[in-house]
Amino acid sequence: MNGVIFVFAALLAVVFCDNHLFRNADVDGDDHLTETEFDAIFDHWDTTGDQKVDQYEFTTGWDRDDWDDNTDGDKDPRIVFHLFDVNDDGFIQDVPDLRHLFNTFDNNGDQQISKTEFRQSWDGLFDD
Ligand SMILES: [Ca+2]
Ligand SMILES: [Ca+2]
Ligand SMILES: [Ca+2]
Repeated sequence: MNGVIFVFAALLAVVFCDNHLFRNADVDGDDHLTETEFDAIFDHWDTTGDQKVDQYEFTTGWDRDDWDDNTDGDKDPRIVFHLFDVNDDGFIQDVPDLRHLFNTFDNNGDQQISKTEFRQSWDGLFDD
């Protein structure tokens, strides 16, 4: 039984280590996301270039970047959008939304999101 759990845990670790969202975002490949790297995830979803990501841009970006793969395919992007839109004004923007998210992910406050922090916070974010 323990063996089964171990294999399952190992499998999960592989899946999350291989989270392609993190890998794509970590431009310089040092296993840490800086604020710049973190912001860039959403920058290229902002197709209108107004420095804000609205719900349409979010769901479009979600599909384009295959975020279903990062969320086990069971998350509704419209719900995640509201989760990310911290001040609930209908847009995801640098301040306050992304700053708040970045700080949530950066558990130890060193201004970088490590792979481990990302994995833990990503899970926590979607805990119902
Ligand atoms: Ca990096
Ligand atoms: Ca907002
Ligand atoms: Ca950190």
